[in-house]
Amino acid sequence: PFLQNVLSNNQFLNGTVDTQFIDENPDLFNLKPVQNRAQKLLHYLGHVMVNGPTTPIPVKAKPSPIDPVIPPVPLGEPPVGFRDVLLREGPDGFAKAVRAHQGLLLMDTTFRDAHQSLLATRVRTHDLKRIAPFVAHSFSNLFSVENWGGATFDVAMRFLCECPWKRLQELRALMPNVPFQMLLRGANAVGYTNYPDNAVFKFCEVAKENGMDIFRVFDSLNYLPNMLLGMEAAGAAGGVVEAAISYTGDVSDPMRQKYSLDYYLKLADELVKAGTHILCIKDMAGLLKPDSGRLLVGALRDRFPNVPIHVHTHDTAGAGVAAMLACAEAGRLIACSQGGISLEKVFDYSEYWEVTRGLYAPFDCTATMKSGNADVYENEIPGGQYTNLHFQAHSMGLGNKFKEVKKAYVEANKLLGDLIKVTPSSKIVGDLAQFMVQNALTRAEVEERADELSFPLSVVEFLQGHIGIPHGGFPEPFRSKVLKSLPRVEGRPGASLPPMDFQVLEKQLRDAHGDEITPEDVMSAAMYPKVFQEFKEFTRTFGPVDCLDTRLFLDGPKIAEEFEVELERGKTLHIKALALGDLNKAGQREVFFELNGQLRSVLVKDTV
Ligand code: 3PY
Ligand code: ZN
Repeated sequence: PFLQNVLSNNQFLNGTVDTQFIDENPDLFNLKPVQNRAQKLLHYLGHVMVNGPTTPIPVKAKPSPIDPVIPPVPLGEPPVGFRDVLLREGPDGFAKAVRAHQGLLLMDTTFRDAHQSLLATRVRTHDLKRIAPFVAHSFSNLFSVENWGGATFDVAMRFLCECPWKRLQELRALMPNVPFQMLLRGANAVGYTNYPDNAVFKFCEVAKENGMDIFRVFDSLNYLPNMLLGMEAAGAAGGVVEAAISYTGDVSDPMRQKYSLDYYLKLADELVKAGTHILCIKDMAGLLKPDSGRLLVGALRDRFPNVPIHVHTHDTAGAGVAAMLACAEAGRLIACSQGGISLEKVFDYSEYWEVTRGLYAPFDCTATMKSGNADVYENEIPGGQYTNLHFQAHSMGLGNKFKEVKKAYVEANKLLGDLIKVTPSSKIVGDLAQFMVQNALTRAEVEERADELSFPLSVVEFLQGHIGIPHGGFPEPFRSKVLKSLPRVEGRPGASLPPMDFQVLEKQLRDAHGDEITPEDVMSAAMYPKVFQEFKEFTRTFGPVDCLDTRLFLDGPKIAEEFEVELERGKTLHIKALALGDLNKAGQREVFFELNGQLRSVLVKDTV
């Protein structure tokens, strides 16, 4: 089955054929893309060896050559955890058990938010799967593992060329005892814009079926109608609803009154009234200082004595630990702040991630951000965007202007009326900031010339009301000057979007990609039509690249390197990279491998 074409025919390759060979072996000259997974993976590896990584690399760094050590895991099932409580007692009983727990509970963000902020969301399922059994066995008393949603969904398909649903399924099988948590962008689901309501409902339903438990639901403008929609969708799917208030400003600063304590308490009232199982303060930029955390959590705890409170923060400025301790204290949980976690196990876990992190050196934020930076208190850039914006500034030739971009970000935020900044509102502010730097425009100039400038589409759509209404309304006269006669969305955007027809979508996908389309694929295409299509096309050519070790995926093998690829349990390929041929007249190179002891070669267009 491996004999695909003339390029893998030894007789042809060693030159002992004459022209009759062509007439006698027409099949060997049928150079259609090959169907088998092994040959496709060789094609991928050859491609990377000739042309470099297929995924954009923001930093000039190679994956580290050191392999991570997977700490040992005992045989048998992992101990019971909070997921057992959830499966037994449902979301309400789960929330009660969490509230009744004497001590601090932890959500482990390593599988999602941590690498979204530090490694541009690039950690692959391959590396998550390796450590998953250890987490299930060693940290069975976690409140949750946050492993999905946010940017992971998009990045998995777009840059890692793997299926986000498969990640969820595989991790679920490896960690049956710990609740899984995802970040749902409210009416934006896992995208950057509002979707029709039925798409958000269906998305949550399929996510729950695939093993998701807790839905941390936010809206980037804290726009209540969007949050309620996301909460309803998560609840209807049978998930635990964790409504998350995105935190900005500083509740203890009398000068920052737009987002005051009163603002947060009123919003929390609405979310609790709507029946959220858990209330979350989502401090995506790490702005919550210890005093403010104490004030906010103390007030929430007094007001809602029975609701579990979850504080989520980032350590951009370096004050995260202090803030978390202050919040825990204000939540009256001083006993057992270690969260019942064994330090010994944490060491093993850290070591695994420290070495694994080295594999992702081309995406590591420390390449551009060497230390914590307190300027976040001024620019309020969320953790997931901070490094992205830096990389983006680099790739647009504005690398040395990152400081300016950050300053412009502050001004862009003011122009837009002082927004909460988190995906996607943060992207809108970032787009405007880059626009200002690229065109050397000050805030006053932008305001002045608002009716003649060609603003980024995201900014125009925001002003049209495509993602909802910001707290305090849209900035005027800026909005009117930009929009002129463009249409405006009234109220909640999803309410006026026609429902998505999943049957039609499924049919289109089957027509385009064949019959193996799953309900999960339909949801991927519903969220990201173009990215999904490109992902399918990529996989058709290059096979299941998620099976490759990360170093191979990013950098390809070295000549003479031997390695194994496990396609599925019990089906392992033994590969050796043999040689890279010279450039031929058609601008291609032949790359030679040994595959399970047999010579194979692939022809790759050299595009470098
Ligand atoms: C996301 O929306 O991806 C976030 O992580 C927001 O903090
Ligand atoms: Zn976060």
